[in-house]
Amino acid sequence: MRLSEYFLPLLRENPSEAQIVSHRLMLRAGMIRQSSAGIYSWLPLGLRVLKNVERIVREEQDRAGAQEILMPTIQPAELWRESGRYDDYGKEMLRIRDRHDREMLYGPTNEEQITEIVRASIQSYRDLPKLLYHIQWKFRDEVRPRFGVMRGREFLMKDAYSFDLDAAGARHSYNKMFVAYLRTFARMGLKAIPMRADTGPIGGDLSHEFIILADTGESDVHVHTDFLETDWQGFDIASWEAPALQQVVDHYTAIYAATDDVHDPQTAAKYGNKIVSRRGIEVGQVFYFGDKYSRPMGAVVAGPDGESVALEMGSYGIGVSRLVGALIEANHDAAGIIWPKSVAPFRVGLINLRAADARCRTAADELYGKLRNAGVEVLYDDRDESPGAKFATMDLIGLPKQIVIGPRGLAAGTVEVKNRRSGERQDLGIDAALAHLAAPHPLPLPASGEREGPA
Ligand code: 5CA
Repeated sequence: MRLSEYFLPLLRENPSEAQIVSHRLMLRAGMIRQSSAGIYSWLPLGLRVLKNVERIVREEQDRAGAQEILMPTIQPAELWRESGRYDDYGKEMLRIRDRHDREMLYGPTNEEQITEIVRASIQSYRDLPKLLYHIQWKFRDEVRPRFGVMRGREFLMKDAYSFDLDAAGARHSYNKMFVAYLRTFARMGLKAIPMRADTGPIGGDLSHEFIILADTGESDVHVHTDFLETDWQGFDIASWEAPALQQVVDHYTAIYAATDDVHDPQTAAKYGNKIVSRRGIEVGQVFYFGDKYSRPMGAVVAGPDGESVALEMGSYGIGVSRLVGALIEANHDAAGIIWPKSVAPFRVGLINLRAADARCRTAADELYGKLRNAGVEVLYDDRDESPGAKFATMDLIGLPKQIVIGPRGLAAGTVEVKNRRSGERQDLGIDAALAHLAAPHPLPLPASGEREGPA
């Protein structure tokens, strides 16, 4: 993409309404634009990141055996009356009437909708287990929408739902999602710590939130220092069989970590000064709630002995749009964003220092074409702007690698390749730069061959 043609409405000044760095940088880098409180449009650069986050989430759901569906954003109120949540949910639910005066709502979550689908389609224990997910916009009329996409009113969520015959099966489904989450966040280069959590309006008695530690986070958490030293980049599993998964989940849940709501100072005291209190961003939450929805809504199957059994359920959310903000909170410096390679909107930013110089232009155009032919996503700053403005723009939007083409380098037959994260610069011949950037995996891959850490 040529920057001269790209829709990238950058802001020079820090927007005064933005209180945290990710919100400021998303606005300044032209990623989003507010429509009304907590409701945003996603502009080209922001949408590319959102799609990358979504892709990783989807790949890891698929890997765990979940099947993708797509449920509507608007749901009928009757379903929520069946579960009893229509009245319980309160003002956070956006209630709507259609032209026939029928009560509808914009879904804040989908337990009722999915339970209706499954109860109509599954009659026998032989059809179980089922693990279904979708990635869909939600609406919650939050009292205080703030921090940009971090606490929006309209936001994109991945929500998965599991249906099992018994508690052991439900536990296995829970563990699959738990492990899928560890993989998902590790691929984004994030340290998301699983913590015991309250179940709130979703219900049930077993729940973990996945939390990224950050001073700007809204959650108060208490966590064992062992977690701070854990190397999440190395996370992988040997097998998806039930005992192997249970072992992984047992390992991570044995280390003390709890959100403030369920924090137990007495238990924590056993670990002395190893428990630290921090703030964090909740990027995902998993719930096991048994038959809370299936019983009142009549989602039952015939068991092996012909008896009628209410389905055992769990639900599993990831804040897809929140993750874009969380990724910036975890990856930025004074100059701007530093995208991990796996979610970067483009892998490479190509800067032509002298757009007016014919030699520079020819060389830059040529390299741009070659990079594109090699399948490298590149944003090419071909504008007639000062070098300082070009460097500042590239640093602000945070692409992992920058290539700078200027008259002096060209005279020596080289271009400069800069690593945005480390700041390290290298002068390389044009072919060497191309080979360096076009290599699909510039770093040796770990055994599983699928991880993508920070650049
Ligand atoms: N039904 C369950 C799991 S599918 C559920 O709704 N869980 S949740 O309430 O914890 O939401 C799932 C994830 O969505 C959260 O972990 C958080 O990352 C994200 N999320 C929740 N509320 C917001 C919001 N107002 N803005 C942005 N992201 C949000």
